[in-house]
Amino acid sequence: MGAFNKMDLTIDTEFLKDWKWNGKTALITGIGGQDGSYLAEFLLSKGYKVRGIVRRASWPNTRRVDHLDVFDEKYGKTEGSPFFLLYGDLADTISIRTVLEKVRPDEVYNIGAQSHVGISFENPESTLNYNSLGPLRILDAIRDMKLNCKYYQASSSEMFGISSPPQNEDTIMLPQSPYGISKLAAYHLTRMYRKAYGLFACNGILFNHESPRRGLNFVTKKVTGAVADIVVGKKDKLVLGNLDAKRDWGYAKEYVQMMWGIMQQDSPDDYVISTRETHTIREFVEETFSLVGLNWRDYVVTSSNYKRPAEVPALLGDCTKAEEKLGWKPQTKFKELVRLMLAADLKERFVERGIINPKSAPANQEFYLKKAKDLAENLKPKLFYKINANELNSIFQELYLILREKNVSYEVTERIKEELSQKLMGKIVSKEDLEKELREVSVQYKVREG
Ligand code: NAP
Ligand code: F7E
Repeated sequence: MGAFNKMDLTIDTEFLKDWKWNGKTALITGIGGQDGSYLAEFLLSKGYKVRGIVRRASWPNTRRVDHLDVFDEKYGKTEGSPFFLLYGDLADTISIRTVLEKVRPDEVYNIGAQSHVGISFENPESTLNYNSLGPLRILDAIRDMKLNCKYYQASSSEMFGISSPPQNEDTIMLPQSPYGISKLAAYHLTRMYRKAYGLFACNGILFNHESPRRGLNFVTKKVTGAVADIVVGKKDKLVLGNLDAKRDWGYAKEYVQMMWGIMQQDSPDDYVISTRETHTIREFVEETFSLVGLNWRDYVVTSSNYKRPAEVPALLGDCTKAEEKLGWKPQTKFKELVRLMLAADLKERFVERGIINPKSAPANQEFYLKKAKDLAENLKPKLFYKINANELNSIFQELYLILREKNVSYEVTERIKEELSQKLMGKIVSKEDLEKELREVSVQYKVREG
């Protein structure tokens, strides 16, 4: 049976045991990515033969699908095999045409892309090459080779850019980045090949979707990963960019099912897939830290390094069309998504650090969140405070209690308060040092008084 995929808390490979060909073959570009790996699993579960395009890399880029190599022993990389990968590149027309000729797919899912919006400002030319010309290369090969196959284009809510929320299929598209623009070109090319050449070509306009398999430099995974690092003592700071942007975040494992659903309709069309909920990045951060009992303000700093030259301020998808025509109903919303991503990261860190044994690691989220809370409790004394008027007030509350226990008079208590104010105001001290200071001061005065 399939090996455990480290990035998910659990991975169900049971369906692979009963695989039986349904007569269809799907080709997935970007199969090594977050969506590609879930889509491959989903299509295999439906009995498809799945072929995936991966590009050559100097270090393995197939980690998310390595557990699907279980068929190799029985079938090898033969025509009969349920699953195998082929080398190709969206920037390489020859490779695209060669793979299409070899595979002769019934359905092509073009989900390969340079998918990072921030990085698209730094690498605009290759972003447009892969994300706009890549789809054009595939669409035109399908047309030219007269392949009888359907085409899915991974379009994006980034195409809406600064259009006011909620956004649906009729909303004006005003992209704000090379990425958004590259996706808008591909969206129109897909529609154009549908209209001009009669291809069964569809756009899934997906809003942000996340999972434990999300790339490390997207904001959700960066946050859940950092909280897991903080809990095990690997990190004590998280640097982020704009916390005010709003996103409509769903669960990738559910979204890929709609990619397939869009391709099973009688006629090709374009659909928005979203959750109908939007939250700021700050809310995501707050929710993640609070699950382990920590205050995010103690750890998060912002830096212009992670701010983009132009931002998409608010995305909120109106998915009425998909609800009505595809029966779309998102199951996993914001809070559940945060929990499942954090639990998976915690598990990975606990195994890595030998805190738990991978063989006996339980599969329920609660176990990891509870353990993390216990570990985080020990972090609290190490927190550092910049002493301000509010902080001083709560220190004095503690001080009153200590001094009252020691029967120190009111007058002396007030003098101590004054002295402490002068000493501490504006300083950065750890909680441990603060407690030590309070103890020392009260003992000194007790001695002086006594
Ligand atoms: P991802 O994790 O970044 O995966 C992208 C995949 O594309 C990777 O396997 C990558 O391979 C491959 N790729 C990149 N450039 C390529 C090239 N020149 N030739 C062949 N393959 C290439 O992205 P994702 O989150 O799964 O997203 C899947 C698709 O949906 C993307 O098109 C993305 O733009 C779009 N989308 C995503 C979201 C979202 O929230 N996730 C929302 C809307 C649309 P390497 O591993 O070798 O880099
Ligand atoms: O940023 C802000 C950032 O990179 C979300 C891709 O899948 O969804 C994704 O694009 C927000 C932005 O995703 C950091 O400025 C703050 O406002 O996680 P992200 P994205 O840009 O929304 C769309 C639909 C796609 O199609 C894309 O392929 O978070 N933000 N601080 C940050 N973002 C990152 N990455 N890192 C930060 O430190």
